[in-house]
Amino acid sequence: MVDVRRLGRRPGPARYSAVALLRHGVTDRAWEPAWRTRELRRRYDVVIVGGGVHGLATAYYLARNHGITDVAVLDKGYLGGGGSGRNTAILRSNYLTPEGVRFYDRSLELYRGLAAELNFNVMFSRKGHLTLAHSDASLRTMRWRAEVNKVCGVESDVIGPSDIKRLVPHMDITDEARYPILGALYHPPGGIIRHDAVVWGYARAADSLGVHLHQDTEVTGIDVSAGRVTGVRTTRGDIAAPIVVNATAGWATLVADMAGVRLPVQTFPLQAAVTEPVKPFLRTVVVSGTLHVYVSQTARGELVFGASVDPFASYSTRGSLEFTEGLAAHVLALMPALAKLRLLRQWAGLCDMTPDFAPIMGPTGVDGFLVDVGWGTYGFKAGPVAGETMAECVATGRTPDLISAFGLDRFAQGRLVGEKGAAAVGH
Ligand code: PYC
Repeated sequence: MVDVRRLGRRPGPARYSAVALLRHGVTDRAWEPAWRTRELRRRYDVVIVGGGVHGLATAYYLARNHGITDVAVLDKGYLGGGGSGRNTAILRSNYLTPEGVRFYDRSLELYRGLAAELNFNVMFSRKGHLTLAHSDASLRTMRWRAEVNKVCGVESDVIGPSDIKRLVPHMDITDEARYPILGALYHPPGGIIRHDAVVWGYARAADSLGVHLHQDTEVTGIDVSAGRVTGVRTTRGDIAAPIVVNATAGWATLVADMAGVRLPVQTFPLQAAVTEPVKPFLRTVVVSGTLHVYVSQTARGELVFGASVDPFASYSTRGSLEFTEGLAAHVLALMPALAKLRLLRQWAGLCDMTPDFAPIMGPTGVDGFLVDVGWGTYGFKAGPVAGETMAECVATGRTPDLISAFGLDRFAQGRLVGEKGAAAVGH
C-alpha cells in the first residue's frame, strides 16, 4: 500500500504519481527541491565542470550505466544557466557526415525515450524539421545530406515547394518572394523539446542516484602533477579528483587552459528571441541558412527564433538591435503574415566554434583530464549522447566508437570531420 503522505517527498524519479500531482496542484506545501544541496567533499572519484545538460547527463549515465556515483558536478552559476537554457531547443539528426549523423541520431533516440527514462515531462514534440534551399548550391548540399542520412538509416528527403506549402501554409513559395524557395531538406524525426526540463530531469535523476550537484561553485584552477590531473581549485575550496571532465560551453578554452590544454576553439555569442503566444499554426521547425534564421512554435504558442552567431568573438550575452532588425526582415521574407507579431524577449548564449564544426570529446594530453567541448551551435542536441559516451569513456578508459572521430588529436593529424555544411544557418 502506498503511503500518500510520502508521495513527492523524495526527488527520486519513481515517487511521483497522479495523487501527488493532484496534491501539489491544490497546495503549495510539500514541494521539495528536485535535487539536494550537499556538503562539498574534499575528494570525489570524478569531478565534472559544467552543470548543463552535458555535465548532468555525463553524471547521470556514470551512475546509471556504470555504478560510479562518487561524482560531483560543479557549476559557477545555476544548473542549466548557460547554453542549456539559452538554445532554441531544436532536435535533429540530419547532419552531413556519417560520423555526425550516427552520433546525433543516437542522441535523438535517447531524447525520444527521455521522459520515460527520467520520469520527467520533457515535452518532446516530433514536429519535423525543414531546411529551406534558396539556391542551386544549397539544394545540392540538401541532396547530399539526404543521401548520407538515408545511408545511415535517418529519415530525410528533399521536397519541392508544393510539399513545403502543404507543411507550412504561411510560407511564401511564390517566385515573387525576395528569396524564392527552390526546395527543402525535410527531416520528419526532428522537433523541439523543453530544454530546462531536460536539465531538471537529468539533475533530479543524477541526484537520486547519489551524484552531488554544486551550484555557485566556480573552478578557478586545475591541478596537474607529472602529466596527471589531481584535482580542481574552486571558490569554495580545493577538491582532489583523479578524473576531471570539462563539460563547459562558452568557457571551454578557459577551463582547458587551467590544465595546460589548448583547444582550437573561438567563442561567439548567438542571439535568439521569442514572441508573444499565438494560436498554433506552425507545425514544423523551419530553417533558412541563406536568411540566417530558424523558427519553431512552442506548445504555449510562442515563436522561438534564432540566427547565426554574432560576427565577432566575444563573451557577451547581451542582445542587440542589429540582430532584431535582421531577424524581423528575414522572418517576414519567409512568412509575411507574421508582421504584427510582437517580440517579447531576446537573449544570447555562447558558442564554442571549432574549425570543422564538430565537437572535441575524450582524453587530452593530460591523464585524467577529459573534454566534452567545442559544440558550436549543436550542443543541446547532443546532450544525452554526449553524456552516455563521456560516461563510458570515463568508466572504461576507452573511447567509444561513436566519438572516436571527435578526438582533440584530429587537428594535429589533419583528420577534420567537416560538419559546417549541416549548420542550420551560415556562420
Ligand atoms: O544547427 O539546428 C541547428 C541549430 C539550431 C539552433 C542553432 N543551431
